[in-house]
Amino acid sequence: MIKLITILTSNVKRINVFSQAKYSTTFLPQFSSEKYDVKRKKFGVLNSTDVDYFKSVLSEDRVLTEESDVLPFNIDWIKNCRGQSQLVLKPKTTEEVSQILSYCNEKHLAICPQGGNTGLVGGSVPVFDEIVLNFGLMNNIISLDDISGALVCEAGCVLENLDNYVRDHNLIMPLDLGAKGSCQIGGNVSTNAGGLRLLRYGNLHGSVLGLEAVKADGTVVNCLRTLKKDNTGYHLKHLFIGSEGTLGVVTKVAIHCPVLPKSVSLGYFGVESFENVLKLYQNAKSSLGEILSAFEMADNDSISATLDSFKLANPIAEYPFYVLLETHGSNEAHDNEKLSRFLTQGMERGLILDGTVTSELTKMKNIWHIRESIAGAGLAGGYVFKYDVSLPLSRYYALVHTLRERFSHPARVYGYGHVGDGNIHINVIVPEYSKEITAKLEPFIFEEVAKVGGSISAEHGIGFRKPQFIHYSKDKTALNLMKDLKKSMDPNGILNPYKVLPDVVT
Ligand code: FAD
Ligand code: 2HG
Ligand code: ZN
Repeated sequence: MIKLITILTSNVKRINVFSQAKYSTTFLPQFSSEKYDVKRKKFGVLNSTDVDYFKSVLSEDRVLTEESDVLPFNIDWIKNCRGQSQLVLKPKTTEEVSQILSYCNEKHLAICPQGGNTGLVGGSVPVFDEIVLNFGLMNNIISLDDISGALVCEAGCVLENLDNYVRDHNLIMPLDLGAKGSCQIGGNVSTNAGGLRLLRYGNLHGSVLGLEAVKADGTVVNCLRTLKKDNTGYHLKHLFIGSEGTLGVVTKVAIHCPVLPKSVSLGYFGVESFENVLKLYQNAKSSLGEILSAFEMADNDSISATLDSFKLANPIAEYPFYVLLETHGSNEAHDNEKLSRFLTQGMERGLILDGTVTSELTKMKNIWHIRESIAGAGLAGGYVFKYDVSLPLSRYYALVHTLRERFSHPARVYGYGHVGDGNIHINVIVPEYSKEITAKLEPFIFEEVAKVGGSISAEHGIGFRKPQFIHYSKDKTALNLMKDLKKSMDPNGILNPYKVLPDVVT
């Protein structure tokens, strides 16, 4: 019989992380252009004739020009970046998007495509006066094939709404992330978002069946197919997946939804060391095999900061490391048997010190809520530098130790992430932003990552904050090809300037 601590879910209050992080009038971040010393490129300057044109294409209420209306669209989720846009456009159709882009291309007016504005690298907000093209009103579901699992929808559909919709048809979305209540499928595709279950369902290059996108000159590119197999020439959809709005804007998405699992269980364990987290991961893979759907870890500092910030209760006692493990299966008895074997071994070997396992929906939601809230935990306590890196598993946690040695007080450093994907999130929290601290962190972190063959951005993208460091993970030849593609698809460079591509490739 496995001894497990019962979870005290009644004490775990659900607090929306988004309400904690919203912009408030008492605090406005510095303009990105000043903070990061960027020069405006030679784009056109918006005038009243342009605004009148946009009003003629969209209805007046979908053209925002009031400073207070535009402000939230200028500030990113972590309040790291702030643009100076004076105009937000909210199209409802692909045709409207096409007309807007064709006009902007002719007038050399720069555009910042924006979904739910939950991006973490400053890609979703303007740097200067780029026009914000927001997809929030393009939120129709077009079709769902219950048998093949192919969902077709507009880019502005919120991920959680899609998941709720497909669940009624016995399906789930192939991705899930803490920002699901706000992020949009178009934003997910444009960032190639990873999330909590990539380990099981793979990344969006595999799940996206097709898409519709609009090029900078207004041309609508129709790759909206729902076939699983289609080797007819170049796989153009992949150019838009993960290109962060720099090659075109995504207007519709066709995506494969896996079957809703019949049996779901969640384990939350206390672990002594990172070495034991890795051993447990290895055991989980071999004991649980195909039913393993997530393997996440968080260090003590991450969980403590989250519990403190959001007044949550830890369902288990305090430990140096925590593991959150989930299974998705089709046969409860079979899954439980596997899980029991895994737990017995884990406890006998001393890998699991304490824990709770549950299949109750509310309890599972509460545990996931703790994990999903970590991203917002540092925001109240100061300024957060976020790093999202891929590392060989043997080196996965070493960077946290290195950073803690380099930045003792006043910085707090914590590490957590998707162990199953070799992706760690390192948050460095300081009382306030300074160029000196930035210079101590960057490029140091990226150099450390490059030394062991990692990636400086595992899942959040390059956005505005990282183009100058992209060369740590991308070869010069690949960067030159990226530039050629950009030139060919957006010759005037109006789509999301200052993002992804470095100005100079040497
Ligand atoms: P935005 O933030 O609005 O935009 C992101 C980028 O995509 C920008 O460059 C923007 O220009 C571009 N873009 C948006 N929509 C379009 C479009 N229709 N066409 C072209 N370009 C477009 N990310 C992960 O990968 N895994 C996680 O686990 C994860 N967890 C998160 C948890 C929290 C609490 C938060 C706040 C963020 C998290 N993120 C995560 C980051 C973020 O949620 C994802 O990057 C998400 O995919 C962004 O979607 P969005 O709609 O908010 O896009
Ligand atoms: C997560 O996995 C997200 O929670 C956010 O990717 C990571 O904010 C972060 O550092
Ligand atoms: Zn993540």
